[in-house]
This record gives sequence, structure tokens and C-alpha cells, in this order.
Amino acid sequence: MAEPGSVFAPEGTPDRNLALELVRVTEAAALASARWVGMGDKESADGAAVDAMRVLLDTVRMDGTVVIGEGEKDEAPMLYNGERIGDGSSPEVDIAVDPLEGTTLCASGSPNALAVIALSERGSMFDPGPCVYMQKMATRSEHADLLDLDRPLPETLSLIAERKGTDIRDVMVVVLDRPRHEDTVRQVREAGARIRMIPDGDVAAALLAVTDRSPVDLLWGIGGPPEGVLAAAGIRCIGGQIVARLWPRDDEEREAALDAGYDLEEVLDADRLVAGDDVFFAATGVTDGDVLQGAHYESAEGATTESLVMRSRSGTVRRVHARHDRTKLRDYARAERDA
Ligand code: VTB
Repeated sequence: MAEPGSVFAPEGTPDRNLALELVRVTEAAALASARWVGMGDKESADGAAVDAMRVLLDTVRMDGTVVIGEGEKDEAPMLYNGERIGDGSSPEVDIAVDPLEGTTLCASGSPNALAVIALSERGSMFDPGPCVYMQKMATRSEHADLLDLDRPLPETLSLIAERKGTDIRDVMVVVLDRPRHEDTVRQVREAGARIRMIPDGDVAAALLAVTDRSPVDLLWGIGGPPEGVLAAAGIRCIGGQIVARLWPRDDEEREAALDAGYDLEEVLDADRLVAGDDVFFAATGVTDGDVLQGAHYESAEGATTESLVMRSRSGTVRRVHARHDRTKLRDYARAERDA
């Protein structure tokens, strides 16, 4: 029997949608880091997002553990992996967070930087361990059964074209622009499919790939495992599928992962990456992107944000457009502090 106020309430009981509380957290991070858009200083942009997010996270009633955060405790003062967050009351949750996904995108004023967070039941999020990279593919539900990390990518793109009833030239795959992808990129081009090359930001790219009527059919590539877990949380809510596999860079990393008990052959899908039955996800745009508009400072007093606010259990996907009154917020924050 769940305790009163728990999000993991008995079936049929209306309960809390934590995503509605999380959106304030991502909005705060986006507004703070958006001050640094194009300033060429990704550390400050990230720091501003972390500080803003950490303060607001304390307002969420929960007993949270950061599973995917800013890194190990000795390298991250806040939102480090293992940090306990919230007031300790129910529910018990795992937290995956990236206060600024795409720090370089933000620093260069490029599209698709996001503030993002996801929660799910304690113990339900995949912990990537020592691996720095993961192979990933994501697509919307109609093509989900075609995802295969071992099939050559041009073949998968042909199958998607066939399923869509189009030519392979009409298919578009989004790929991180990295030297490790050069061979595959060449093969895809030879096969005649099109590529959207992105400098960073494969969480936004994964969300785009699973969106209906998206210009992009598939996300493919080797990127960060934290971004894989965050994308999976979003996909659990919005629909579509991701498959991923840990990708050790060298023998040392392979050994460390094996010693830690990881199965390097295992194909991890959205349900494995985020196994909970009740997943909450919120993301707010920092710079303008395909999925979300960025935070805009429109006047001395005002700013606007756009966020995605989602929950897997109910399947509700909200787009929240917010207008923020910076003068009032400042006064309000001061009054709270002085109280
Ligand atoms: C990607 C990208 C991220 O890390 O996951 C990437 O989506 C992978 O790492 O925005 P490399 O940059 O080392 O290739 C980010 O760029 C940063 O988190």
C-alpha cells in the first residue's frame, strides 16, 4: 500500500505528477544558462544551470538519489552521482539530470541546448558504470522493430524507406559529427540516404527522431550513456524506441566494465534503460531547437521558456509555454530568503 502523497499510489488513485514540479526546475536552469548563450564559456553556462537547478530541486518533496548526474563527487560539487536530493519524504526515486545538455551548443549559441531531468522509481535507472560511450539508435514506434545495432546502417535505412513506401533518398538519419562515425557516414552517403550532422546534443536528436511527422527518421551513433538514459526516459513517456549497447573505448575500459559486472553484449532498450512504471520527464529549451524553443529574454523584466513535461504512466505529453516576470521573481526570491 503506497503512503498518502506518494506518486506510486494504488491503481486508480489520482496522484501527483512530479513532472509538473520538475518543469520549474528545468525552467530555472534554462533561464540561468541562457544568460551565457554565445559567450564562449561553457563552464559558466553549466555552472549557472547547476546552481539554479539545485536550489529549485530542494522544493520537490521526494527522496531522490542522483544516478545520472554531473559526475563523481570529487569532480562535481552538486548533482553528483549518488547525491541524495529532496526532503527525504516519499516517493523514493532515481534521478537522471543534465542541467545543460549541450554546454558547447550553449556557449556557441547553436541550436538544441536543453535543461533536462527525469525521475523514476528507486533502482529502476540503468547505471552506465565506467563506460564513457554507448552505441545508440532511436526511432518512432512504426519503425521500432527495425532497430538493430548489428545490421549495417544503410540496410536499416533501406528497410525504413520500404516501410514508409519511399525511396532511401527520402530517409534522414541524425548523427553526431565525430571522427568515429566517418566510415558509417560514408556508407550511408553511398547508399543515398541523407544525414543531419549535429555537433552535440543527442538527447534533443533522439526526441526528434521519435516524434511523429519528424524530418528525421532515425538517430544513430556513439554518444554518452547519460544522454542515452535521459533519452530513454523521454521515450518511455513520448513513445518510440531506443536500443543501446555500452561501447568501451579500449581494453582498460572493457576490463573495468566487465569487472563491475556489465554485460557488454547486452542490448539495452528503453524499458531496460529506465525500467520504472512511472517515469517523469521535463526538459526546457536553452537555445532554439527542433524540439523546443529556447529561453528568450524579451525585455528588461520578462523572459519566456518552452518545456516538454511528460509522464509515462498516464502518457500525458504537455508543452508548457511560460512567461517569467524577472522583477517579481527576484522580489519573491528575496522575500522567501529573508522570511
Ligand atoms: C553526445 C552529445 C552530448 O556528449 O552524447 C556527446 O549528445 C558524446 O561525447 O551533448 P563526445 O563529445 O565525447 O563525442 C555531448 O556532446 C556532451 O554531453
